[in-house]
This record gives sequence, C-alpha cells and structure tokens, in this order.
Amino acid sequence: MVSIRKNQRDLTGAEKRRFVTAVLALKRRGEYDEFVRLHTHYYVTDAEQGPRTGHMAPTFLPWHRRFLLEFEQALQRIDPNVSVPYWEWTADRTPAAALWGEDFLGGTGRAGDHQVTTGPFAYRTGDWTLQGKVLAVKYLTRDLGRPSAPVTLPTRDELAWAMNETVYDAPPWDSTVPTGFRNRLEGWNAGDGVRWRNHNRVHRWVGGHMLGADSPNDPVFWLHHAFVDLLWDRWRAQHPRAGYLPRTPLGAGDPQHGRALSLEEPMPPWNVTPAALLDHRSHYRYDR
Ligand code: CU1
Ligand code: CU1
Repeated sequence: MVSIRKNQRDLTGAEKRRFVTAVLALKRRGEYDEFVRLHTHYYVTDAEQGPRTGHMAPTFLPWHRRFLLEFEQALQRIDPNVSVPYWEWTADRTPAAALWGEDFLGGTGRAGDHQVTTGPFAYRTGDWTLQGKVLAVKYLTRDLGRPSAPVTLPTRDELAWAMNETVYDAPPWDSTVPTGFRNRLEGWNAGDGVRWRNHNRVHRWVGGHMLGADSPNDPVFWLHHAFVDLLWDRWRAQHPRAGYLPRTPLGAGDPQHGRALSLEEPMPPWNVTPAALLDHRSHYRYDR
C-alpha cells in the first residue's frame, strides 16, 4: 500500500486522533522507545570515532528517510490508515499553530521546568513517560521559540539558501562543509560562524528534548523530519542532474574513509544503501 503523507495543517480532527492513538499504542508496546534508542545510538558527531550515518554526514537524508519509513510502518501495523504528517515550518511559524493544539501534539512547556502539560503527550496523562538510563527527567519538555532568548524558525529565504545549492554534499562530508545542499539543510556551521540553520534551527526552536540525541522523544520529531524528507524530494526535482554524493567509496587515504558512506554502501542498522532509498514512491508519496 502506498501511503500519502499530508501537511499537518490539512489533517481532519479524525486524522489527528488516529495518528496520536497509533503513536500512543506504539509507546505502550515499548516499540516507540526502541526508535528513540536507535536514534541516540546513531547520533555520532565529527569529533567522535567511527562511521557517521545519521548526522553530520551525506547519509543524513537517506538514513532519516529509512528511519521514518520504519516508524511509519510500525504505526501502520497498528492502524493501516495512518501516515506521518509533515510540518512545513516555513509556514506554520508560531506556538499558536494548530500543530501545538490540545487535540494534536500539545503546547509548549510550563515556566520553570518546561514540562509539557497540555495535550496527549503531557506527563500527567500517564501515557508519555520517557525511558532511558541517563535521562534527567521522565516528562517531555519544550520551550517553543525560547522566549528567554528568542529563536525564530527558518524563513523561506533561509531555506532557499540550501535549496539553491547545486551539489548534494562536498568534502570533508561532515558538519564543517561550507557548501552543498545536505549541510546547508542539516544546518551546521557553514564556515561563517552561524551554527544553527534550517533543520537544526527547528530543533532549537522547539527546545527541550528536541535539542538532544534523544529528540524522537518528542513526537514532533517525525513531522519535522517528514518535511526535511519532502525537501530532499523537492531539491532533487529542482536539480535533476545532481545526484547523491559521494558516488563511490572514499579511498583509504581519505580522512573520511569509513566514516562517510557513498551511494552504494550499506547503512546500518538496516543494511540498505542510499541508492535504494532515492525512490520511495512504492511506500509513500507527499500530497504536494
Ligand atoms: Cu536525527
Ligand atoms: Cu533532526
């Protein structure tokens, strides 16, 4: 079955309810926390040893594509009519957006400890207790827009700065590359000292758990990354001759050898190549 991923602002009340119900069921079964654990495990930075697959690497996009697909398929085992909606953060830009309503993801955290107290993922419902060995708190936290030192969501112009890049990625294939679509979208330092752009700035704007390696603890993670995934589609349509890079494995003399994966190298934990994830239309499509 091909599912259609919709803009969250177009969901009906019933569609929101079904999504939330399926997410809560996954949490009850313990499967949700496995996704959080997996994401944390694959959060490897430039400064660490070993391969980087999820972040700060060319595979940022294919790795999250597969991660979301696994999550969506887990939801669909509970309710086959559910798909992952996307949050177009260039358009729905305030804590007043319907996304943060009581009937969907709930709102920002309260003053002081930033505990989310509204909506289905509020701690007091008993349905959303965070798990993990080194967890500071068991309740979900958010600080939308960070009022104490305001952050703004990326604008269309800031996103265009990434979308207009003509190459996918470039050496040294990490968080320091000044050019290339991948790092400009992922949003690390592009050589000018500004660290948080586009994808990363959205994590900053939501705040709380979205800041860390265990960011999927906040269900908005999936809606954020579904939009990032859609942006990859749009970028490919905009630059039809620009393929995934690196095309071939990096040589033994390359400092990124074994750390950044090329088009045909399998990504853990699924053993799937970036090439195999370029076309997702047999699994899901976007509504626009
Ligand atoms: Cu991630
Ligand atoms: Cu992310």
